[in-house]
Amino acid sequence: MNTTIDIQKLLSCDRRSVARAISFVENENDGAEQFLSELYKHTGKAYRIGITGPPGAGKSTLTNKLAKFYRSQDLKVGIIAVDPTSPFTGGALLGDRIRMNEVEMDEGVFIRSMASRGSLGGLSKKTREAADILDAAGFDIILFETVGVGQSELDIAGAADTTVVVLVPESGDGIQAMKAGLMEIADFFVLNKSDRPGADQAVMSIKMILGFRPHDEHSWMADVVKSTASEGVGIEKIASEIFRHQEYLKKSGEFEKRRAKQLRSRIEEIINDKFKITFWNTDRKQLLDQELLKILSRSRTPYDVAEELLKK
Ligand SMILES: Nc1nc2c(ncn2[C@@H]2O[C@H](COP(=O)(O)OP(=O)(O)OP(=O)(O)O)[C@@H](O)[C@H]2O)c(=O)[nH]1
Ligand SMILES: [Mg+2]
Repeated sequence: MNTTIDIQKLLSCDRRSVARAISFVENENDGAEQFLSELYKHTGKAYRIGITGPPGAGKSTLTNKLAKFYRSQDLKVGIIAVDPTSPFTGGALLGDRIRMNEVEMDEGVFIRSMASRGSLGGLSKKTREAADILDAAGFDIILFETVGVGQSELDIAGAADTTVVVLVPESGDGIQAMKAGLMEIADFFVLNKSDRPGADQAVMSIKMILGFRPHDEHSWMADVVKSTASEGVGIEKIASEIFRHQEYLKKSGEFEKRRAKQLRSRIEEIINDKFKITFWNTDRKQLLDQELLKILSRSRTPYDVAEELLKK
């Protein structure tokens, strides 16, 4: 039932409709896909920026300040904060995490948290759908905040036009970031908390590692920008680096390519989800449970049970 969301109101950026629409698709209500299909032709205008990095790096603080900066340019900003904590245990990962209080009351800013656990479908699907709703509603900039500790930052890189990885001097020598796979997804780095000791060394070591990335004169060279987000220092530089990246994407033709690639994985994800749901019916689940002991006792193998399930 999609009777409660008025698309025309949503398109005119009515906040209640935006909030309702996001809940509607987040809860996977009947009609959510049809609703998103209707909305699709109104999307594609917003610029999508992913902000990721280790816990406590200052992502929310930075997102807050960036939103404020974009507001000063008269742009409307949607923020999707992907919360790594379970909706059941609740609470924050860290005691001192920041609320986005500077922009919370602003009519031109819409903030939505989404829980990464406890949801049925993939997180990337939901965040993309929420972003589509904000996009259709007329938000010019969409900021995704996600903690870079697992799959979620890869998902975000698959949903963003520009991915910013936030590190701090304590993140050490950049090797850690490389291990965590953050190097591959970063369009550029922010070294936040540069008011703390070790900032310049950290910048240098990230730059050194970046130098190892294969590149030629036409490719994008990721850089490192220093900031002290809590003081608002470096925010304009970050915004201009995002802009520079956006210009690069557009001029090089990478923008279309990137979005096409994202669409491809988006459609694959929709289909995989559907297959999963139809495949794992009660019969197959029962068969699997039934055969587990035999696999444990080595009288059957995982492969032949998988074959049987596929043929069933
Ligand atoms: N010294 C210093 N502290 C900062 C800076 N930026 C943010 N902080 C502080 O760092 C703490 C964590 O900031 P958040 O913005 O919540 O960090 P986060 O990355 O969003 O944290 P999670 O979402 O929990 O992963 C807060 O106490 C901030 O005030 C900075 O540039 N310098
Ligand atoms: Mg945060």
